Amino acid sequence: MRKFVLIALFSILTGFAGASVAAEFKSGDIVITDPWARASASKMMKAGAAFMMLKNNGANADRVIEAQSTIAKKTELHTHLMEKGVMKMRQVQAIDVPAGKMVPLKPGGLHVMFMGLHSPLKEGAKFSLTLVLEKAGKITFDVPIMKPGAKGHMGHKK
Ligand SMILES: [Cu+2]
Repeated sequence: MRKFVLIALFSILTGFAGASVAAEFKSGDIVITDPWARASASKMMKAGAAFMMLKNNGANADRVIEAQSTIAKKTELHTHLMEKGVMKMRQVQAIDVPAGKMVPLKPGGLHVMFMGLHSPLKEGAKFSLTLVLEKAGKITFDVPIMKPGAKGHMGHKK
């Protein structure tokens, strides 16, 4: 019992301290943590990508079936695949989020892709993104834009 109280107190304290660090957004059993996008390296760049951690706290599998934004002509779900030794991007129809599992969207892997950006993604700015899940429904959240080359720099060249 005493231990339980201490843990509760600890999470209240760390919850306060961590509030500005980890951004969390949820709907139903699905939690999205720390979304971010990489700033466009130049004005000529018409594509961009967003990354985050998806977590399913439930007992049922769910999947992301759509991504929506107003910053580009098209917002798609993508993955990277090795094909004959070359990393290539492919659009996927859905991103599975199995029960009790975490699914990272990260450079070189699954990501939300923006094709035909209306304007370059500027470091320090943010934009609104909506993910649509089959069971959990829509989750809308802000995506902060980090500097070009933030958090690794794998394969977004075509
Ligand atoms: Cu892509």
